[in-house]
Amino acid sequence: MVTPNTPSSYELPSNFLWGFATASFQIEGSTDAGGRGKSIWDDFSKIPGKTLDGRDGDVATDSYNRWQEDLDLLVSYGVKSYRFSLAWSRIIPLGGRDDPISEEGIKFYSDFIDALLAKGITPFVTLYHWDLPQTLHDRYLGWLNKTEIVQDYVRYARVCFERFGDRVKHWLTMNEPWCISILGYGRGVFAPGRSSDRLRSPEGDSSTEPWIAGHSVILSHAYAVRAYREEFKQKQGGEIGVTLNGDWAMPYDDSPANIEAAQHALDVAIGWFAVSRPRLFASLPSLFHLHDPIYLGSYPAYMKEMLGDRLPSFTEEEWSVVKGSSDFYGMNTYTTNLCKAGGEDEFQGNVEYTFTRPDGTQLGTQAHCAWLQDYPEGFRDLLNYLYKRYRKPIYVTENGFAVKDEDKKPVEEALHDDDRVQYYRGVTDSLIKAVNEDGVDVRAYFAWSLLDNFEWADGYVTRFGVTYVDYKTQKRYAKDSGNFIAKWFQDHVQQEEKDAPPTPVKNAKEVPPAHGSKRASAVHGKTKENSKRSWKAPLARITAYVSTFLGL
Ligand code: PNW
Repeated sequence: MVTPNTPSSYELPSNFLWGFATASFQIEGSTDAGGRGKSIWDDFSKIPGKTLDGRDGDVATDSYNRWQEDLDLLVSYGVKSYRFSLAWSRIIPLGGRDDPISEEGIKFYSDFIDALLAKGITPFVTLYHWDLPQTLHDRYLGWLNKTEIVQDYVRYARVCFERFGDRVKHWLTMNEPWCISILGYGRGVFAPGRSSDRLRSPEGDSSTEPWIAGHSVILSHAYAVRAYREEFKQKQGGEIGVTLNGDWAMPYDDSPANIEAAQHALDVAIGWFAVSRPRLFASLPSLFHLHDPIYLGSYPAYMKEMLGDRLPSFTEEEWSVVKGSSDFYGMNTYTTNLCKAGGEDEFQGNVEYTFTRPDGTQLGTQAHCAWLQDYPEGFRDLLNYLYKRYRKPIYVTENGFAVKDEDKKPVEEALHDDDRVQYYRGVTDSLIKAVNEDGVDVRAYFAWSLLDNFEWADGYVTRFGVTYVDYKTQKRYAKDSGNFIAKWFQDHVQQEEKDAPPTPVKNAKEVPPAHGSKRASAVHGKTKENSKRSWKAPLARITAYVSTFLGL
């Protein structure tokens, strides 16, 4: 176990947003209250075998009724911001562009937003966190029908901007397009559960549908952003972007094949949507024909190579809407994978993942879910990689840990969640070093999650909360990790009164630090100590420009 040695002079700027995140279906319950229409998770979670404990989302943490209590909890932690999602089918019960709006649904979120603001908490709102209106799936197979879903999604987004945009200034269009596409239409473990595996699903084609769904998600995001920018942004002054899941990919060893495999893993997890900048020698023509989707480029060359015709293509008009359609990089990350070339899992870029190093040791502490180990160094490497590659301010919109067997512990024991505290200790140290030493422009951090909640296919077995929920009584109890995070950010975010310079909104194009090079001057809030280290900056800057130009 490593104890981080964060230098005491390191700080985050006074306008750094921090808090906790949740999602509508995971916490609200009350699935038929206030005229809410069904979502694809309502019935899916009731099918035997779809959740580990056979439990559904009908009650969850009962936050539809207990939102006041959740708000008090946020206040007790002293958060600056709260990330939550809106349930599309509460706002438009049938989901479609010609379907009626539910004023009751609008009122529910409107009141909650007002209550947050009254307590000085900034709402950070996700429009879509996986709870597609069931009707849209029944009508035309949801994300598989690009023409229909783009129009329906944009109308839904527009309603949200109209009704909440006077108060909400931070919008996320989509949570984790990779999970929507791969887990919903490829592996079939998340709603709507489609897959080629006929033991799992009577319908679906895992070789084509995930890539089609992903394509519709990108376009829906992009057209909603266009609507926001053209019709609302000037008046409302907010910002909007997408949030992608992506874990750091580390080569298993120094072999060229495994180094390449790690890049392939990133290309499919992140580059598919981001979409990554083509590498100079891999695709020279792209230098002269710069059509860059959400952040920079076309679909990664590797995805085209892997999927051929199965990867849908955008029209020129679509490219122009997709390109540059995110104001920031929304980063959801949990772990680091050691990557080995090989295997036939396209969803991981034909790369094998392991947590076991060549010498047989484990990368970090094992979480309750098989896919998660604690490796904070990877968090810092990922921040550097993303900032260098996409040159956008980064908002960490999810990051968290599920303690092994926490569900089997009595509450008094579960509250002392040492492994989770250790996880956040490591990650916060990596975060502040990435900002103060590497010059990465990070502007927000949300821990997942405010509460233990409905963990999708894991039901209620896997607990990610910094607050324990006793599902029998619905009582909430702060865990040590919740208190740790609250204190850490209070200690490390500059006080507003101090000298509060206005946010130094950095021109993202200015300094893309080289991957692995540690740039010394802080982006925000330079301290004496870190300005002393700034002699390193020019060199790092030159290296960064050269490596960025070469696409390294
Ligand atoms: C994210 N994986 O999902 C979601 O945004 C949350 O709703 C969820 O509760 C949280 O992470 C914890 O799982 C993921 O298999 C689900 O790698 C699965 C994976 C990653 C993220």
